Amino acid sequence: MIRNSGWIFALVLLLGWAAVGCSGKREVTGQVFVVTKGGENVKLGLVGIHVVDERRLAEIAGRLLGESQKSKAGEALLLQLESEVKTMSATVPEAFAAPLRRIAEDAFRRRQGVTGFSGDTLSRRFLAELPAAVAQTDADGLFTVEASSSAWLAARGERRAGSNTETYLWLMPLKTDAKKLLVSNDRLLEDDDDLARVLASVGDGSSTGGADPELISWVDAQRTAARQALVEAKAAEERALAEAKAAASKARLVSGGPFEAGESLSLGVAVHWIPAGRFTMGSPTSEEGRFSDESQHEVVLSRGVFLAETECTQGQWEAVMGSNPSNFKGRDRPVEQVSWEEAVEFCRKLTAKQRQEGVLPEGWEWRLPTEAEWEYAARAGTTGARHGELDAIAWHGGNSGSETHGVKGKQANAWGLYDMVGNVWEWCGDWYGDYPTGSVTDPTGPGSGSFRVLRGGSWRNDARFARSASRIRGDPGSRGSLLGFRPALSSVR
Ligand SMILES: [Ca+2]
Repeated sequence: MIRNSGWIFALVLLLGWAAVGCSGKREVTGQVFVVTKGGENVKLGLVGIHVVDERRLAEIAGRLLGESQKSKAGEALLLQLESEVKTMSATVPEAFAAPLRRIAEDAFRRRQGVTGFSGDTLSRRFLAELPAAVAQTDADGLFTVEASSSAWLAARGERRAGSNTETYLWLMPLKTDAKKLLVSNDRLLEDDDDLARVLASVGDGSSTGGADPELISWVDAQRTAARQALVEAKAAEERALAEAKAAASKARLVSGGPFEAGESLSLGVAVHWIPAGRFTMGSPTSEEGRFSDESQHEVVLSRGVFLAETECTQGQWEAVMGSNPSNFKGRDRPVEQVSWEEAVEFCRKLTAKQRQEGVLPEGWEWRLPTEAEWEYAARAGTTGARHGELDAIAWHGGNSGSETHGVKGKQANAWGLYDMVGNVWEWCGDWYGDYPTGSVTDPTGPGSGSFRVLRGGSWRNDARFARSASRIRGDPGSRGSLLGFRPALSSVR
């Protein structure tokens, strides 16, 4: 019953009951007729016969319908259901039909603004969920299956016309007591005369049964294709969502703010707003594990900046740089084995790419954060050694199992930033040097130097490095599986 309406063929199944077998099962013999309008070059892939338990069927239907209420692709499915409901026949169990009707009515009310869906998506979804086919039709369209009286038959087929293919799925119950059951497009048929009328109404009355072995194997291949289609549909949905977010984020950037502390945007890379402000940089002499290069001084940041929610992931890196140098592979793990120079190059390329794509508005660029921005963001208003309890917020030498971990595995800080301490060290823009003694505004570090600043500790370092104030230095050309970074998105000064 789930198929495109308006097709100019009729699929007709005749089911005759043979002997009632043991254990409540009986043998059912059926035949599939395909009727096409004369002259049209249409081939129908005959036909996998599945047997599915009624409860299982209702469960599949319920779940697909439930999912479809939560997603944009699902909304498109609902529009298809709207037309299906109009032709719903007595073959649909009430447990399936009632929610279908309700959802379809709802979909009808919301149809504005939903475009671009494949008419056979729902059929493909069903097919991907069904148990394996238990029978195929033979050359005359005949098949025999054994099933209990509460089972349903699901016949699946593919229609090919030129390069176009469509999937259909036909569901019918086996619990009827009728001696012979005839099912046509939209309804149970009364008798043989009724069948004859259907045949007559769809063309010249000739029928062509028969299985094409090439098509049967082709239909089986569609099962794999249907699963693949699900994966692709999900990916397409995520892309559409990301694009919508990026468009909204771009509009926010063009507006120029004001932005709220922690406000989230995403232009492919999720970022949070780090507001302008004033804080004490460095650590008090009383802080456990501190180093002597953390002397406290006041810093004023006159302008806010967006900072990436996570360390730059391998997925983000690969999308821009086309390769993945990391030692611990994983799309959602932080990229490592990247030098300071390469991290800067990533920011430059990301800026150029997003400007070219129209994602990033003029006046904004990706860059490494300054050391002061990094610490201010890591603290997110806190003044202690770190923004939370060590094991709750950080992968460090004591809990990492000697490897990096996927980003966002620990608690974020108050501005929505993950793994600021731990996982990988993060390159900052500044040359490493001694801190100033007095108050400074928008510091960018020494004018020259030999080493760049790294912040936050890593999966291999012990707790004293996993602090907001801890800092080490690294040769700008050095790489290691401890070293990563997170980009900042800044208005061009
Ligand atoms: Ca980190």
